[in-house]
Amino acid sequence: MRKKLSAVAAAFVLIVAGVLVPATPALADSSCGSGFHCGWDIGFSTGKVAFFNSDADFRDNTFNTGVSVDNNIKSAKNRTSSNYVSLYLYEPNWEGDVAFCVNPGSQVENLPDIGQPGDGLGQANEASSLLLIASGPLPGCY
Ligand SMILES: [Ca+2]
Ligand SMILES: [Ca+2]
Repeated sequence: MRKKLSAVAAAFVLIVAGVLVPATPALADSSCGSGFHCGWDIGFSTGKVAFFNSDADFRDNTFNTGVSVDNNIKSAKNRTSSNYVSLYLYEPNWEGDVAFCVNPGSQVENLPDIGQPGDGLGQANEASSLLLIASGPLPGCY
């Protein structure tokens, strides 16, 4: 009986290792190149998207994991080389309020998440467009 349980446990470990290990590390990329404004699916070790300019609509953008960016950014880094603030808006085409913003050289991981993605509540999983504003830093931004 004891031997049988051990075999089951060993098989379970092999299954978990086989499923989880290969996919994640290859795609995880916490870096954000100079001049870029980067967003992540969850923490800095998850799927990443990098913008060099403003982007009016995240609905046609995906993280490097293939997952949609719209209403899905939970962490961000600002690596501007010309003092631009990253403004993340609730709606496409830079409409609606600012969900959150990141000052030059700053970053934020695991933004406050309230309710559901795209419901206009909280900061995580809400951004639908990115507007770059010159003359940072701005008060109230990360
Ligand atoms: Ca876009
Ligand atoms: Ca929400």
